[in-house]
Amino acid sequence: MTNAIIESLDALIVDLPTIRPHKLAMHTMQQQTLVILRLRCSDGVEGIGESTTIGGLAYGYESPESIKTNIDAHLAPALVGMPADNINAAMLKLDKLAKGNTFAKSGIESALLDAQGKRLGLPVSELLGGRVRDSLEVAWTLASGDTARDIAEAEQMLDLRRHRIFKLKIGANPVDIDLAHVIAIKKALGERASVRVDVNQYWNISQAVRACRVLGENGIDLIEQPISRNNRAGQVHLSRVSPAPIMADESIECVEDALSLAIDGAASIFALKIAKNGGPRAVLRTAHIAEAAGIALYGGTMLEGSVGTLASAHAFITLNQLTWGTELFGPLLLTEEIVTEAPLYRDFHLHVPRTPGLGLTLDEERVARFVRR
Ligand code: MUC
Ligand code: MG
Repeated sequence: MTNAIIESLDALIVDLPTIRPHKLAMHTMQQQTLVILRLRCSDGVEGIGESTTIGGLAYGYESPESIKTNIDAHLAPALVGMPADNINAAMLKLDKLAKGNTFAKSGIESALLDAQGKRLGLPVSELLGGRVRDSLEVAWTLASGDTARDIAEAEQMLDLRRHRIFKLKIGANPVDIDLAHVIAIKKALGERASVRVDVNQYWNISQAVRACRVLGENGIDLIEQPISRNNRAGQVHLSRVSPAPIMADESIECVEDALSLAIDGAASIFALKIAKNGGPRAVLRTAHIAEAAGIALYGGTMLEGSVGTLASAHAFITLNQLTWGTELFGPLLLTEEIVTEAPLYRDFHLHVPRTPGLGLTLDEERVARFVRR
């Protein structure tokens, strides 16, 4: 115990431009909106966290604005005065107080861990038990909406040795158009890259059965969330018949979802996202369920900036089994940084800092420039 007390928790909405429009089935991003948390403690330590989502309310049940409102009105007042170094007690209190709200809770858990790491002089990965690898392989998402542009982008990433795993965002177009797009990209890249798709729930089961077969036969390595999270029987069926493995993403909105998917055999890979489980510690509970059930793991993203990306990375780097790598490329999709030292991407990998906490410092001038007023 250090006797440090939580003095305040502030949520800032920060709007940053993207390097190009990023087209998902449900939303085209022209910018990304980060929710950055600052947790100040009585010993002078500040913890930072991030509670970012995609596309306002288009992707999940929390928007940047609702996350900030719920933190300001409910979560922050509950935490003020609590011991800063008892993360179990703090998160238990929030779980009693608020149903769901995993995005908000994830940023708070990250900030508590960052503060505790700074206080003890340890990286967050060491607070979580210690890292079992040096770095994390990182996929890139091709989502310009144009096949030729996506191929050129992939070639550039291969040349730069930045990414050799590509995820294609599909689902918005008629199925055959999307299939032609994916097959053209796989043909162009061949064995030089792993090509995967994310349908973001946009197919129905009749479309998905045929499309998954075509994708598998054309060398696509993984199919993410082809149908609705609500169609459990369909997910179980698809997971049995698809020649390419099916990954659950939207199907996991909390740790309990992960357990019930595992029991039903509804997916053979889980996308791990700190935001959808309630933080870096919470996401490891989902990972452990998967490991016990023989389900493979992938380190997912809600396209967070550097803070949320490294909060995820510190958790994922403690995992022995991360068969499908990660997609922790969020900071690379943004034209601007709000930390003094950006995360390091080299040789297809993200290198996770070994400095205390998350290993990041907010750049006050840049935060002030981009914060929404
Ligand atoms: C998702 O659905 O996985 C992750 C990468 C990306 O481009 O979009 C996200 C969300
Ligand atoms: Mg997804």
